[in-house]
Amino acid sequence: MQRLRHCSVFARLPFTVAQSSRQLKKPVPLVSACSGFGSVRWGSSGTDQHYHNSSRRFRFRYALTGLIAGTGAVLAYGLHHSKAEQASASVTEPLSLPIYSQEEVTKHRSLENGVWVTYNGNVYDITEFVAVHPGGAKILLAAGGALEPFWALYAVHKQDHVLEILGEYQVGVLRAEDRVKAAADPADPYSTDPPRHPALSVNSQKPFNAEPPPALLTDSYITPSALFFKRNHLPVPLVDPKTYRLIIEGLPGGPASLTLDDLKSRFPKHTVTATLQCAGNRRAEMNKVKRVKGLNWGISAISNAKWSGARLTDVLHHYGFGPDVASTARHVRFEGLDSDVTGTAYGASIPLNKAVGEDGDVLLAYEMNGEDLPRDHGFPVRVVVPGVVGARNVKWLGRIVVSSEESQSHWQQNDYKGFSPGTDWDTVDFKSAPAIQELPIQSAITNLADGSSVDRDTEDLTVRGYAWSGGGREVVRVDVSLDGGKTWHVAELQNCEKGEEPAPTPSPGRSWAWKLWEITVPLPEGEEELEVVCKAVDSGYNTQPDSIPPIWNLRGVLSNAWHRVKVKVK
Ligand code: HEM
Ligand SMILES: Nc1nc2c(c(=O)[nH]1)N[C@H]1C(S)=C(S)[C@@H](COP(=O)(O)O)O[C@H]1N2
Ligand SMILES: [Mo]
Repeated sequence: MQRLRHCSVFARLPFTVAQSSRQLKKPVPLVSACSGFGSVRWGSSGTDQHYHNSSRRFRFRYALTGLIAGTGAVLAYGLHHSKAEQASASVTEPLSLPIYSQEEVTKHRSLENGVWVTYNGNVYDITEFVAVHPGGAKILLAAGGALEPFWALYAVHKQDHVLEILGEYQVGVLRAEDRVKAAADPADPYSTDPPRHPALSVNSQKPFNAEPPPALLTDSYITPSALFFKRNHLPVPLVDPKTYRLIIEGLPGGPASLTLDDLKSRFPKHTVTATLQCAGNRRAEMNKVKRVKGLNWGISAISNAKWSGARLTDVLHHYGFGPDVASTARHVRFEGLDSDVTGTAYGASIPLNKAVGEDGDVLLAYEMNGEDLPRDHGFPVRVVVPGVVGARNVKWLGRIVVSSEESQSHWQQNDYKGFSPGTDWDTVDFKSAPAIQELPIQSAITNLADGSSVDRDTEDLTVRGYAWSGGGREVVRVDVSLDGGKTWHVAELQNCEKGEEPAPTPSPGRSWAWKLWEITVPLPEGEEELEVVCKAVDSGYNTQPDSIPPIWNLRGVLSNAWHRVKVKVK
């Protein structure tokens, strides 16, 4: 009976999608709709406003759909309307459904224990739907929790027919008190941290450090801010934009103080698409070779965003930077408004020539992806230093100092440096190595997880990922191998959202953004296991080292060996 239920949903789906929106090019056969993850493409079934614009006008809409389609299937579909209405109904309306606590819902987060989700205060058991979900296994990311934050990212769900499907699976309503978030403990310095997206995989809760699941990372060229990796050393400071001041020191005429409005109104606004990568990205792989110290980052401590703000060089020149200062200054230091119990602020510096260079593109950014910077990413102002390690992109920027010396902060002097594989914690001398600035060439596979498996009957295997290099060096090629590096294929590169016009190539040395890449290759016959590998090449013909041991270092930074993923063929 259970099986019948979800099959009936799909028996009518092609009609609903195709005929109510009149956009499906060819009918979707039921077999393919049920054949597994990601295999169904229903196209972007756009909405015909006159009958898709309100989820509450069901009766009207059904009548209209019936007229357009004129099929029995659509009439049968109308029988489901009462459940569908519950999907969009508020729980304040009387319902004779059981009430569940969030705790109970959270217990159901696997196919074995059942997959439950909540939406608008209602509880759904979607276990039967998982295998036929057009968006594939991604649906499991919401298991045990709310759909809202995921549907906010995947607008394809903002259609009535999706709510109707969901309505089929309602099993109850969420307890009233669980619909309101529990109040935080005010004594906890992290109690005022902002809310975060539940899809993030958390490496440390306090301070908050998290990365998106690899499969979501390359779903879009510009990483949605909610999914952008987050790397905080301290609690997120609460900054009032009205009283915010940015102090600038080390220039003639003494310290300057700018308001947020000064920054926005006195200087032209520039937008730069730039990838940020933490020095510790892919540390987990290094950790497997030999223990290292640090957060166990996977392959997603890297993300790409559109940053807007004033150019640092414009601001420094406005406040008196010139040849006199340049004759003695060597560095520009940044201090955050986040500080530890001793009052020590996060700090870092970059070379002066990067800060004031015509082509440096360093921004005092107040927007990320067209909106105010989110609190986790430095609200109200952060410095964005394209091509340079994440650690120098100081968030919640409070002070800029033009100086003959580097930042003396712990993170500039005693961390974020690379060492020989032979150096250990007894012998390390942090003064002996330069602070990491530009990062080396990097790439990784995002759509295949190590240890996962592919169906033997699959004809073609698609491999997808990202590639990026520091210092503005453009990624010029990505090579992919299915046999551990014996034979290679060249992947297709993409510098914009899928389906959009490619972005113009930046001038040399100013390629700040990553490229996504993809390749589809015939699945080799007779193999039990594949070792899928990728490596990228940049405009300086730098490429990635083939293995980790020669680049292993005690802090687990600069982990950029060929990314290797073992996949079983079953
Ligand atoms: C019970 C919960 C869910 C239901 C009922 C559902 C239903 C659907 C439906 C009907 C479509 C096809 C829409 C169309 O093209 O008209 C779809 C597509 C999609 N869904 Fe979901 N979904 C759910 C949860 C999720 C979650 C949690 C995610 C992501 C984390 C997700 C990701 C996607 C993606 C990426 C697509 C587009 C697939 C493609 O075009 O290839 N879905 N979903
Ligand atoms: N003030 C401040 N700035 C900071 C940090 C911080 O903890 N405090 N972390 C740095 C590190 S190590 C990285 S990798 C990036 C991460 O930026 P994101 O959280 O916007 O991804 O911010 C950098 N800037
Ligand atoms: Mo970092």
